[in-house]
Amino acid sequence: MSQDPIAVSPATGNTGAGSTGDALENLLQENRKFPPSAGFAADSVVKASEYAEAAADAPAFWAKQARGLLSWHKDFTETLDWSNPPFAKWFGDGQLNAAYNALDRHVENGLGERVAIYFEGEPGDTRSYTYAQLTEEVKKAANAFESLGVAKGDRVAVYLPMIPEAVITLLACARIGAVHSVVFGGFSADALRSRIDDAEAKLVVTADGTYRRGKPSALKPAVDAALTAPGHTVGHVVVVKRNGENVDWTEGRDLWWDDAVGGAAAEHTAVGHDAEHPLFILYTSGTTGRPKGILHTTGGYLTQAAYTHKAVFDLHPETDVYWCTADVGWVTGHTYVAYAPLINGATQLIYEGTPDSPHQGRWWELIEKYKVSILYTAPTAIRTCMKWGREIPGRYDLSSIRVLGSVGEPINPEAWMWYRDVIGANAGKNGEKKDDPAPIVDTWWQTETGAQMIAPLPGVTATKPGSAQTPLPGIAVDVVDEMGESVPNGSGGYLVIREPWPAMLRGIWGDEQRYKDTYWSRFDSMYFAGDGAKFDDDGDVWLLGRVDDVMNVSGHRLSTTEIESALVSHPSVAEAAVVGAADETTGQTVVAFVILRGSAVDDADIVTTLRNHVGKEIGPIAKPKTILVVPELPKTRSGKIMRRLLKDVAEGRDVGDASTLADNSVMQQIAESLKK
Ligand code: 6R9
Repeated sequence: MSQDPIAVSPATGNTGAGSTGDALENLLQENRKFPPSAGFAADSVVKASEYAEAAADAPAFWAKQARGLLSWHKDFTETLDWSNPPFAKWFGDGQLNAAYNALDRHVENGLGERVAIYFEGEPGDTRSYTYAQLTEEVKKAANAFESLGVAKGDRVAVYLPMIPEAVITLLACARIGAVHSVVFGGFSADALRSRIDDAEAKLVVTADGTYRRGKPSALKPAVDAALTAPGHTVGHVVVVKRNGENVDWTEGRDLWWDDAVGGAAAEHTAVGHDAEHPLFILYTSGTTGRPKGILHTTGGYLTQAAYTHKAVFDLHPETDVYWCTADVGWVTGHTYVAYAPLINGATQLIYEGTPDSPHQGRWWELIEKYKVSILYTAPTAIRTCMKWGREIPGRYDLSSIRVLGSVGEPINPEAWMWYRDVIGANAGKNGEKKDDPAPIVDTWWQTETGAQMIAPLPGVTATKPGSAQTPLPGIAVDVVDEMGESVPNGSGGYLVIREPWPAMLRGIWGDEQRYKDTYWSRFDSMYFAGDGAKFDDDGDVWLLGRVDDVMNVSGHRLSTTEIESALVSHPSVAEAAVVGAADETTGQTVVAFVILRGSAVDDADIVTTLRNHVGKEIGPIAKPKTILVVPELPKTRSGKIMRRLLKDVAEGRDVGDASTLADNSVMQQIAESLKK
């Protein structure tokens, strides 16, 4: 995410509400709406009245959630201190312990035997942890970390695959007040080192490795490489034995998890930490500049995490089985795997591997096996499954599914409808269909927002394909023009948040000024999210992609997302990515990269057909000047298309730093295909 507020303003100087809206007004009109069934609405845990209640007094609403959803060691007397913006304090004089809230209190309340985590490894090995067992593991890990000299406020770097020890490590840190900094297991040794240095981490928790597509994949060597050069702050490395591969060992520094944690005492008392005590740092990689260490604290973050998880997924913790496919290396894996589900006493599935290992039906097989009722995943995964074909999920019984979530990027209406019809309406492996398919909740939020901000409530909102729809109760979202004035419905603009919210970032680690500059200086007294958005005539929010992804062609603003959506709505297109390439005459031109479905590959007229299709769907101005047919698209490991690299191709430059790509060979494949 590029965050330079100056660089993202439209190139032509053609500003103001009217002009920003012109092009966007013509974009996709979505009129389908799917109201909740009477039965779903009646059983819904959250009712429509919460919007009005929160609108009347948002801090009071959040104070009620904080007390209702969390247990406090010391109750708070002040809800929000916003006397020194943009530095918020929520529930400032309260004290609580995140791990106690996620674990001990459930055991004390008689839920110790409820399954907290079902784990399925990529090779098919399984484990499960009840709340009582998970509590014991976390207590042991807390004792082990303390005995290695980790104290309250110290930072712990976590470089782990998607295994239960990742959740145990995060909660053990939270329990003792240590601040975790997870570095995604796919990042390089250099990236790991720069994050260790920035946070001055004392301990690293890692694994020998993991499995990827049936093969062992190493992690420990990257930690060793990261710590080769002197001058770091790390005293110990705790290593989970996961894939049994040989690893190098530094005596005195390295310890096996089984020795350190396995040998630790199972008694550990959770003390209360201040509500504003730092809980974690999570680095977000920018398209430019150093990664930013986004800082989150305890009380407000947990309040909004728990509330949104309950409300947006309509969580019934006694009966639901919840599965969020995100890796713990991303914010979704923090808020909606490590914290919210456990705070809410839910049963969740954690899966280590990829969706196509050992076969393309693995996810659906897992849903059938564990009777998953709430699935939370990303549009890129949905589109990949679309590419593989609907007959694959059709072979499994997905009738347990009750709610479907989406996060990470705009979900185009085509993928939304597929998700609904193929996954949400599946009532058995013989093609049976539900009369009342599972509602889809498209959830907009960011690492910085900490928790969901815009999403339908499945028992309340009539859902609409492609729109994240409604700011959640207690969240003040607006769309503004260049001058920070609200734009009318139908006009595109910048997404802002007008009031502080409990899970908001508290800063960038070690860089107050950058926090102010990045998020609070573009508009006066508003948080600048960096996304383009519009309200439609119903007042529903449509996300239009990062504002750095908004193109400007001959003074018309065009959204990459909406052109991609138009392309993908053509039956010949499996996936599409659109970039604006610099053009002397028009400012930018639209360049599209498309992956075709099998049958279309030999169609000589496909480029003309697709240009005309976009012209028809959106308007002639949006027709891509160039359409390049490619075999793959470059994506980060969290599934975001790296448009920066495609822009390099489109503008005829050497491709820049591609080190965060999930698959390094993709740019090579694209180059080869363009030579043909
Ligand atoms: C949670 C997460 C944040 C950026 C955000 C936006 C995009 C996330 C979205 C969405 C449209 C959604 N984004 N959810 N765009 N609709 N439902 O993904 O955090 O990795 O920090 O990314 O992702 O552009 O600004 P993060």
